[in-house]
Amino acid sequence: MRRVLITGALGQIGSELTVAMREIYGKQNVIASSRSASEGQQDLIESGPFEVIDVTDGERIAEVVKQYKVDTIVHLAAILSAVGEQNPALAWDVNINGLYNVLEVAKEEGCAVCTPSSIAVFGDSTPKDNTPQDTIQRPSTMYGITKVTGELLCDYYYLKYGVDTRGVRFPGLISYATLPGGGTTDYAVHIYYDALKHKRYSSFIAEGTKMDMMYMPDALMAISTLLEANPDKLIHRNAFNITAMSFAPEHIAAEIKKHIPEFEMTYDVDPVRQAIADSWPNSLDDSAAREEWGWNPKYDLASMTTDMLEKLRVKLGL
Ligand code: NAD
Ligand code: AKB
Repeated sequence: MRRVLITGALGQIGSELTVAMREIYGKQNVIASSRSASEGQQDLIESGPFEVIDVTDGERIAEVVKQYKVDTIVHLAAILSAVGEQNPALAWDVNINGLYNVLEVAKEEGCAVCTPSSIAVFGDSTPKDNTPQDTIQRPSTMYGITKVTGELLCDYYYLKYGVDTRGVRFPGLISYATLPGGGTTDYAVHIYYDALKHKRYSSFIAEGTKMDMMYMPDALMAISTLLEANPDKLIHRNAFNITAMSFAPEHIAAEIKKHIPEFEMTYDVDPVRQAIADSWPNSLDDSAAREEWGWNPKYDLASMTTDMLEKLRVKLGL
């Protein structure tokens, strides 16, 4: 049985992954952590082992890994794209030094490391449609730069020190449980809240801007499956393209309208996030993940929208 430490566990992915992993490995075998215990998520903090870890503090990571005899670190603590453009120095510090600290502890203590990369590793010079697994990676955001560096760093620790590193390039993730933490794809979560609460949404991403997206249950399945995948089959260990759907704002609005006919969308485009979105792919080729570890998402735009609206209605008491 694995003993897993999750960093950034109170964020959009971690808050759900912690629960999912506790079901797989047992409550006491999954240690949640974040930089502070006052980010909300009190239920999660009280539902099993929780430790305060700022990932820029390597000694603290080592202390907790030794204390709980951790053998696997799922590293989620990060600064996302939009916040990263507001504070590039913070993005560099958390995303690069935090990952370096995690990898150093993993090397010393013999832990496996699973950490997500992102579609942000691609840039304007990358082929936009059906973006290949192995292609040009010249991102224009600090977030993207840290994610490319992260992929390379994870490869390095695997090749040089034998650390069992694994990771996927997540597209925009959509979930009803926890709000996203300051990215460019966040509009595709906010739209559901506003559709239910106000019957309208003002999109900060322009009409016609296609990006890859995924519903959270598929994202959780991706991490759990890749973590347990046969290492002999993994050629692209730290950087698997994965996707479940690709759409522009008008497509998600049209899908929501099928459930809420009076829903209206307007546009108030944010130039910073629009420039980021324009630099990312329209759609990814995820065939390497399908071949090497059986990636096979369950949700498309229609089934995700039905489930999101149903779950959010309950959550918002509507
Ligand atoms: P999030 O912003 O929701 O959560 C990140 C968490 O990390 C937050 O709770 C934050 O408080 C914490 N954190 C920030 N600085 C920290 C520090 N110094 N020490 C410890 N904790 C710190 O992010 P997320 O969406 O859950 O993303 C998790 C990972 O997945 C990141 O690596 C991100 O780049 C990647 N990813 C996410 C998406 C997405 O759409 N959510 C898409 C692609 C990749
Ligand atoms: C963001 O928009 O920053 C994230 C991502 C795709 O990495 N959702």
